[in-house]
Amino acid sequence: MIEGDTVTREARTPADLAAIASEGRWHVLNTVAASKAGHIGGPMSAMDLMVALFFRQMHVDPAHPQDPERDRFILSKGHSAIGYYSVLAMRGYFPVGELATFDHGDSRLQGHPDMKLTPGVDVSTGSLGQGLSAGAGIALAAKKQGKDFHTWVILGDGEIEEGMIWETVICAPRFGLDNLTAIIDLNGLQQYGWPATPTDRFDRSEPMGHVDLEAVFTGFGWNAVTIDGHDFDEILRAYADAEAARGVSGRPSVIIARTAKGRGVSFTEGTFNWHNGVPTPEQLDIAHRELLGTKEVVA
Ligand SMILES: Cc1ncc(C[n+]2csc(CCOP(=O)(O)OP(=O)(O)O)c2C)c(N)n1
Ligand SMILES: [Mg+2]
Repeated sequence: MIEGDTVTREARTPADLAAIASEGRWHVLNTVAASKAGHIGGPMSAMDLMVALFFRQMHVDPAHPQDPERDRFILSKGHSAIGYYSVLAMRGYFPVGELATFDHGDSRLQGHPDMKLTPGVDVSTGSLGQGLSAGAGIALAAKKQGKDFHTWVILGDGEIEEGMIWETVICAPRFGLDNLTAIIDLNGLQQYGWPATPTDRFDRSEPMGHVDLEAVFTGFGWNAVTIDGHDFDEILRAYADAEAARGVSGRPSVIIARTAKGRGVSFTEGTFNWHNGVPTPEQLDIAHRELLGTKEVVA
């Protein structure tokens, strides 16, 4: 168990965060193996981004998940819920042991995040394309109410094909939402892909491979930066810059984070085949060795 709420945010080093993220990835695989359903690749690509938010960047208190002054977080790519729950559990929002209830009918931890059930979930998601609009609404309300908190939204690179995303990309700068930051988990894969040849149903095409996202967002009036989404120094710098822009730049920020789907385990990394799936006991052994070595994880 991580000593989440006993260590000050500032004291956590990139190495600490990397260790927490490895444990989080283990919880993803272990939980999905036990519940026999769930997503793997997306939670693992976004794990470092979420760990850096909850363990270093965001002003949140797991003991007071409804504090009106807290920073807000929206996992717009809601199918990565088990990664989000793992981070919330390690951070102290609820016991790590509760992860074992994931996806059960009577659990607080449903297959997609539910703001009415789960402490630490600010917006319900799962239908792709909606989270950035919700985030812009929250950020606009904060401006109107004179509140000084930040709203962070993680989006999938397949998800941003949805038209509703671009409605918000267009209007957020118009409202000067410099208290809003979008983070794109650019893992290059979505659920399947497009046919590469007539006989191949699924190629590995990057959904946004043909788009200069930085230029597009900049053109719409956003601050944009591209980073390595698995390098905690780069992640923390981008987050700090986005927060520093609040109340100053008049522009929302986007962080385009290059990641690998299924990051961290040899058989899941870089393939759409583990978008979802259930690891076998043998695969769990491999994952445990690769992520944690001989370290024990206490639930
Ligand atoms: C509106 C909508 N359409 C389709 C789906 C089914 N779906 C779930 S995940 C996914 C692929 C998402 O790809 P991406 O955004 O790249 O996520 P990641 O690679 O991070 O898993 C799809 C199509 C959905 N949840 N919502
Ligand atoms: Mg993707």
